[in-house]
Amino acid sequence: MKKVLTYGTFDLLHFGHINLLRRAKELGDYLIVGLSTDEFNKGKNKQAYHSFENRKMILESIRYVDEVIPENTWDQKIQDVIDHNVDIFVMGDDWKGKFDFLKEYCEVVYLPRTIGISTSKIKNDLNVVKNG
Ligand code: C2G
Repeated sequence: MKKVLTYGTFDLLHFGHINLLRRAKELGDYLIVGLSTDEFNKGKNKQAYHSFENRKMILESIRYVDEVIPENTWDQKIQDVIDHNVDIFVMGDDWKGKFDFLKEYCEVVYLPRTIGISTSKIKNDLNVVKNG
């Protein structure tokens, strides 16, 4: 069984996230998502709209996702790859090169981001609507 691992906040879930999760799953048989905790998001200067528990529940309902684990720190990835016997690590290519240190432990794949959508775009667009 080929195991795939990816990480993210996945707030205000959108088709860019789904495109990533679908393609990640297509690379193997079992997809694990390391979901950024609310605490960890503070370190990313992100304030997710949905709590960790609600983002976790939403991700677990997606057909491509087999398991969700918490992402608490930047430096848990090597241990996660080892503990979960991960074969392929996947991220969107906005992270290209940032996780190449994992190549010692597994395959590293950066997938093209979906153009034209992001959680911050959704928030901005909704603000414009609200404020006119
Ligand atoms: N993504 C994408 N296309 C978009 C938006 C996001 O392919 N239009 C991808 C990102 O590249 C990432 C994943 O969807 O691989 C999740 O995106 P975020 O929730 O924004 O995750 P991020 O804040 O980049 O967290 O340790 C890694 C970090 O936790 C990654």
